[in-house]
Amino acid sequence: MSTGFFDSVPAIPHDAGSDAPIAFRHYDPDEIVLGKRMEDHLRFAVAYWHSFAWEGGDPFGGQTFIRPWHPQDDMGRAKLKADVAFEMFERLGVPFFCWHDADLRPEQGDFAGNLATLEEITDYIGEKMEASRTRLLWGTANMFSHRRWMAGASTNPDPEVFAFAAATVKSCMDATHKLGGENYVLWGGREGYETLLNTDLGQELDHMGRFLSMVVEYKHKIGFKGAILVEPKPQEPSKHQYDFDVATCIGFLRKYGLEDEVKLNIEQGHAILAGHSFEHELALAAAEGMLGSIDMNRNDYQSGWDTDQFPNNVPEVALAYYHVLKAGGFTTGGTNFDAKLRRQSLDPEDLLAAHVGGMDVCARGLKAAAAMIEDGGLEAALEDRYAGWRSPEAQAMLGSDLASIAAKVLEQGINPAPRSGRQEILENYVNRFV
Ligand code: XUL
Ligand code: CO
Repeated sequence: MSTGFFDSVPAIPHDAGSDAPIAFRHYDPDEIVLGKRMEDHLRFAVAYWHSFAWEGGDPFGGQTFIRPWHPQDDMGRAKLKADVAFEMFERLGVPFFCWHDADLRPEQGDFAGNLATLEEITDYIGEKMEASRTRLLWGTANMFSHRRWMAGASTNPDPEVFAFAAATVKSCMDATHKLGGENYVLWGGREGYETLLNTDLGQELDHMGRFLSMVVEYKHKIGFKGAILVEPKPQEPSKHQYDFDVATCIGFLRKYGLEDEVKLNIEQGHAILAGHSFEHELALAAAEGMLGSIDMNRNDYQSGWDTDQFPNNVPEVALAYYHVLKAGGFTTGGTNFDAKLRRQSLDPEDLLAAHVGGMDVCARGLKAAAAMIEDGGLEAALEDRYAGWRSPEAQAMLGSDLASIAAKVLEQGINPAPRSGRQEILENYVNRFV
């Protein structure tokens, strides 16, 4: 039985020439791109929190959305919210969704209550999944909204908060496993500090490392086959977050011996906040074998805070998927829309339009990326730029030492002639595909 929430919106056509306000013009799940269905490349997921739990508030104003599942303090309404969510998954034809525990169930104020309601709502969602083709990309614990987490979860100075966090993550891993999730994510919004004046940074990092090791140990204990992913972000809500960016996370994982157990969930907006580009973060993770999944969105380049807008910049998205494809594509990961409506976008149709538009932008980006891979122009340019390193002498130098190399430079009068980096030519090349 339909909830009626989306009744005012007609079915969404797949029609490249459509004039309808909401239509898929580029995303065709069955279109073959580089030998694989587009749906299997992109592996789209809807984020439960932005679409169904967030009520439209910002730091200067409260709720703008009025939904039939508000207020979100009741299990009956939590189930109605799940019913609407699954209706949206079906309308969009998305293969995946993602959640935090706190998005699904009302907060009970203590662990036993939160556990009981999480089990009840995830049983309910499990039944809905049996009647649906939408699967779980990942689950995670919200350890940043409730006041108990204000000074951190695993990095909290109070060991009782560490304990509450361990119990919470266990319950969320169990729920993710029960629902067949393909990954488990940890994003530490409060794992950081407001001021170093009250923070023992070294101790907090050690606690976070030990906590993540416990997560990995528990994954193996319960036989969870999915990937454990951490999500870098430099700041917001904390002034400084320990999982600052991809490079910082990789250093952290290596320090605690977790580099073979944990990969990264990389978000566009977080890359921008860290002063990087999205493709920088993706390329670095790929180079280190740690590219797990992506949170697709778009950060406003002026605002300096996390705006979580739906993507609409095809050239940027194309370069992102270029690195994903070059790394072999997603395995357990996918494209999660960690994106929310603008708070004036009140209507059910806005929710659908946002996702359809985002899916179309990603489809265009993927097709452009695939075309660049097939054409091979960027790869050939790289080959050419590094060609000198293919010679046996150049390779031998890597096994040599400074003094021997210096002697050779003198003896042979080596005096390198600079070559063009051809950046504009390559930018023009990319422009032919996007
Ligand atoms: C916050 C953020 C989170 C994580 C999951 O900026 O990106 O939604 O993706 O906790
Ligand atoms: Co995210």
